[in-house]
Amino acid sequence: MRNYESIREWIKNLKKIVFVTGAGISQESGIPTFRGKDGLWRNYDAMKLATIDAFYENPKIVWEWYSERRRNIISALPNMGHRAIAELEKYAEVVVLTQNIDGLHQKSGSTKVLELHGSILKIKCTVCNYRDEILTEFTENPPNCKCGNILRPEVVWFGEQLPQDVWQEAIIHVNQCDLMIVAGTSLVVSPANILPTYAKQNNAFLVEINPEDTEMSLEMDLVIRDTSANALPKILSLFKEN
Ligand code: BJW
Ligand code: ZN
Repeated sequence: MRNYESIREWIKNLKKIVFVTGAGISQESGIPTFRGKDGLWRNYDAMKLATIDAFYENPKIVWEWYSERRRNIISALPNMGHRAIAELEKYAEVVVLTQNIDGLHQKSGSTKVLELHGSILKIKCTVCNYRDEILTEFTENPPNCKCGNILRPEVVWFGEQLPQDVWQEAIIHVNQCDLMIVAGTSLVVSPANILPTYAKQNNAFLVEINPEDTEMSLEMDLVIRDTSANALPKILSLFKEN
């Protein structure tokens, strides 16, 4: 049975660590995950709201869902899991590939974060090229762009492509990493869920941190059945002792 000790040898000559993170890593900061018991918002299936069709059919509901989540995210603090990842930069090159849109990795001090699914702190126009950060909450729901069309959160919905520059850069890091730590994601959403397979093809050591089984648990070199705020500080301490 492999345990934390199995990483100890592996980290001796380690150059690059890639994290693939999902909603579970922010759960201990008070941000609900998508699937499981948290997946409902006022009786709406959250996953049915995360599409462009849902937005055009009911822009007020979808915009309100994002406004409420944004308020919660802005007041949330990074937890011990985010902080441990940020501190690991003292010991190795660390790249965070996150599916989260909450900005908590950056808030905890991580300097290399690629947001695969965009950011709830940014908006873009549904028609023209206008994009901006959200500095104050809008009073209109949904707000209008200067061009007269509606604005939307700059996030990636189902059926939409990931930002291609971000995705290409993510693949380059994955192909270079010695260690990949997959934390707090169910790995059901593509294409992010292919990243561990790419890392494995490149002989990286794969670690999963998740209280539950995922689609890829059997492919992992080490599975830590714990929450990320418990497990990541323990991994950090292995680096400190090394
Ligand atoms: C803990 C913990 C703790 C709890 N510590 N762990 C059929 C039709 C149309 C499309 C498709 C189709 N079949 C496949 C597709 C492709 C689709 C897809 O994958 N769908 C699947 C659901 C089947 N993907 C896409 O459409 C993507 N684009 C794309 O593929 O483009 C090309 C294409 C186009 C058209 C057709 C086909 C291909 C885009 C995906 C965009 C996903 N967007 C969202 C919303 C973002 C904005 C927002 O936040 O509102 O991203 S959906 C949602 O899921 C969000 C998340 O980033 C993403 C992943 O979820 P995540 O992070 O894994 O969270 P959970 O809740 O699933 O899991 C949490 C985990 O944490 C659990 O395992 C817990 O156990 C664990 N946990 N507490 C550690 N304390
Ligand atoms: Zn516009």
